[in-house]
Amino acid sequence: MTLRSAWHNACETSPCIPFILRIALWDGGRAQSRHERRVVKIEIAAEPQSISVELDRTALVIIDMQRDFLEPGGFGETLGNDVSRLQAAVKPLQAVLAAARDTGMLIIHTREGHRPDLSDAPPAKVERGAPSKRIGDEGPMGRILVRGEPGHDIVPELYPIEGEPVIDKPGKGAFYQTDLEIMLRNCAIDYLVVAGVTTEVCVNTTVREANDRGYRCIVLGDCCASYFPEFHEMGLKMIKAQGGIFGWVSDSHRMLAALAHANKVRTLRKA
Ligand code: TIU
Repeated sequence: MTLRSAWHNACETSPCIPFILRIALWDGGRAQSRHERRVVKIEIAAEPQSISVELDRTALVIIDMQRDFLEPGGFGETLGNDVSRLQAAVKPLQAVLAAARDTGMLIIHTREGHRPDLSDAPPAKVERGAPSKRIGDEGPMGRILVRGEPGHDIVPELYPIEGEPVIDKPGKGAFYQTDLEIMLRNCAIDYLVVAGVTTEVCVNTTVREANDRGYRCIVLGDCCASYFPEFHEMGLKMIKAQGGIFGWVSDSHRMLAALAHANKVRTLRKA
């Protein structure tokens, strides 16, 4: 059992552990593990230049791979979009997710959506534009962009497994009105590998929020997608321009190569 999964188990089986004690326990775990293990560093080839990350300080953050955005009849389609465009990200991301799970790194999923009473949905968002259905209206996958409805859930190909936190967010950014930041701090995460949809909306917003909070973000271009190919391209360019003004851009192939190296190091050390 990895340290991280032991931590998840402790929190899940003992929900009454006071929060401060949890931090203390977790810090103790880190201190001990730091002594016992040797740090695994991986080099991820990226633009504007490659980046070296410490695996235990890195989280894979998968943004909003929900049926509401990827499948017909959901929120994305009500806005007039061709949702089939987002399928391009699924296979590359599936491969990265599987490899990341093998390393034991922290994996976090996010979902955009609202409470059934829409009390957390700003009228400015609900009333925006002229969609075929509005947030909260009944659609073929349940109420549009509402938590607990089939359309709000993550696509089966990328479904979270036990121990992978799911962050429900009311906005486009994954930090706004969520507990993502405290979760990352408690796990001593410094690096975020970011993927998901859509490139220029929720992925970009989250990367900008993360960058301002001091995280180093590596965005996997082919594991992101947009309804607008030109926005996808520009969304990635904006991140890596000016020496990496918001972060780094890589892709599934380069990430998989880095993760394969990490797994080889771990296997050699166990032998
Ligand atoms: N419309 C659009 O491109 N995206 C969103 O509304 N949400 C996310 O990107 N998740």
